[in-house]
Amino acid sequence: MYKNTAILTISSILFLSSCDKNNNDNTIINEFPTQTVVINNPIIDHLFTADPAGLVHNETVYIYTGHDEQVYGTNGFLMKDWHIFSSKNMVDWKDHGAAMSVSTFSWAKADAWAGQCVEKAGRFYWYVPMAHKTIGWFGIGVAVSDTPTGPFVDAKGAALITDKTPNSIELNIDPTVFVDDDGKAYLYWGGWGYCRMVKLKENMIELDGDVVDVPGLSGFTEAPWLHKKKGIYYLSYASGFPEKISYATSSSPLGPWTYKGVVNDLVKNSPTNHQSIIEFKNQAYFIYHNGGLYSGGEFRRSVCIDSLFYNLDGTIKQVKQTTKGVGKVL
Ligand code: FUB
Repeated sequence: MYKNTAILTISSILFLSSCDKNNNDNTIINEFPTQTVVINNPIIDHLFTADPAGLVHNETVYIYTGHDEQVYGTNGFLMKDWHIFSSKNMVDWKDHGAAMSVSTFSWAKADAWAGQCVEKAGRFYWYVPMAHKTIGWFGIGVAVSDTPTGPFVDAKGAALITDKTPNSIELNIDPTVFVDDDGKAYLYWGGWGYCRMVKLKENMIELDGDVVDVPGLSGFTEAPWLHKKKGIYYLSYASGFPEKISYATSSSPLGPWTYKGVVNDLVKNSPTNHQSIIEFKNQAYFIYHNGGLYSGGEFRRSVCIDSLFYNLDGTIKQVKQTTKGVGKVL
């Protein structure tokens, strides 16, 4: 299904009934030009979507999202599957459906929370956290596919990270994986104020070394996202609660990280604030969620996109959240 841009047309129509010599027949004169108000945010309006993770591949933007199904007025996340959306112009989004669910992973029992899909050597690896059936609370799994839209299958048959992984944390959620230009991959994740990092082996489904702490992320809550631009590594993350999105930078994917400030302020109608940052056709985009859809809220969130801009020194300008969103990129 494609979501079309909502367009409101405001025509100011003026009835002139004066009886001057030139216009004495009550002609309707449209005195002002038609004004068009474009509403692209939220980008998906046929279901509630959260925790967006963008991926650019073959001139197409893919967004991997969680799916909020909680009943209006009821508390707690109800999330059973993930959807994939794609677009070639950042405005018309195709829903590829519930491409993966908790049942994809035999070891998981509930809570399809925030994940990310990355490409390496022509294969697509989708890292996701879920409540584990037998070990602690959350574990992080990885599924693999030969295409960005699936089908995805559990790549390991077991969780990659659990509460039993040495130096893991109480809430092993929100994995982000970054594949550097040299092909080396890094997994960051974190929840409830703790962030962890581990290198991944060439096969993308095994840990390569010890899990280490990630200091330097002021106010860290959850939702790390690692990206790189012009040799600078950026680690953005949700900070505080209700959450803003802050970021730190480094000259290495391993850190150390230097705190730089806030990228995104609080969002409408949702205390969580989960981001991804991508570049498509020479423009950077900030993909996030809010509770902005009709009947939306903390447990009924919606994905939005706004443009992101860098300063000349590489720092990031704070995002301007809009309902207009971004226009068609052709
Ligand atoms: O969607 C469930 C959880 O809420 C995510 O894992 C967090 O990042 C927050 O968005």
